[in-house]
Amino acid sequence: MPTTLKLPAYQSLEDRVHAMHKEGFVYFPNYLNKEEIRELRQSMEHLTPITESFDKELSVKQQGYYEKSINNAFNRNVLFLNYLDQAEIIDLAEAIHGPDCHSIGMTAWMTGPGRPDQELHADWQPLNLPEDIADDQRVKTPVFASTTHFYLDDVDWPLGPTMFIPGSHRAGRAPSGDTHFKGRTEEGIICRAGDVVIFRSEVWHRGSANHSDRTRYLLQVHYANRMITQKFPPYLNRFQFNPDILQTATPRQRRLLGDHVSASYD
Ligand SMILES: O=C(O)CCC(=O)C(=O)O
Ligand SMILES: [Fe+2]
Repeated sequence: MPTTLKLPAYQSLEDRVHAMHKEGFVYFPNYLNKEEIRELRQSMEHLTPITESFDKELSVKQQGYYEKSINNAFNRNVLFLNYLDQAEIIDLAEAIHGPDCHSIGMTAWMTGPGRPDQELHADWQPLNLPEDIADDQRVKTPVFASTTHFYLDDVDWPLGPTMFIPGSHRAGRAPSGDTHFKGRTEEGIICRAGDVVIFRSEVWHRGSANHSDRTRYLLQVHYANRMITQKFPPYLNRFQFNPDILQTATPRQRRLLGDHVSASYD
């Protein structure tokens, strides 16, 4: 059995920001209550794919396992919109990406039994550096992008935890086939439904195979520095904000969706 990742829960924003630089992730235990989990799961089940938004829904017949992934989930109903700025998580996002940060995407993702292992990867490696420089504690590269995982199941080994090498954002490169960093290999995020993990894009991680008979439900919220483009497909003027949802958005939610004050390049 692989190792279970230790998930420390830091209480202060300062400690959380520090962990983001040191470990590359922050854990929020027991973040959602049962009702919130139920609502999110049910809303995910009701989502229908919009092909031109790169959404997909594939059956067991089509790819060997069931999978549904829906982009721009905030644009589907207000429930998802409100996951742009959940308390404490948004404080951390703003602390690491800046007070003018925005969301670069939100994906509702269901993966059924038979989902295969992913390869260890960095979601994005914005800066390649020699390892001794990337790992020098005096060097603090900005957190350019991050992903928040809202786990909506009790995640055990059969369901397929996210595998993670803590601290691997300090390698200065994507893994490209490597499975170890500084003597450490991947460890599994075994957690409870309602737990949340936010991690920076350079951390080496992967989704693992679903050997259970259950479908895994995951909501991903992606954040980035304002200078990093948002990814709301379809592109070239075809993505439209849902006016009914936009009308309910708070000023902070509107900013997270891209309603910025003018700055460089604007
Ligand atoms: O499924 C997971 O737990 C992680 C997925 C992932 O890392 C990805 O799709 O980039
Ligand atoms: Fe990933």
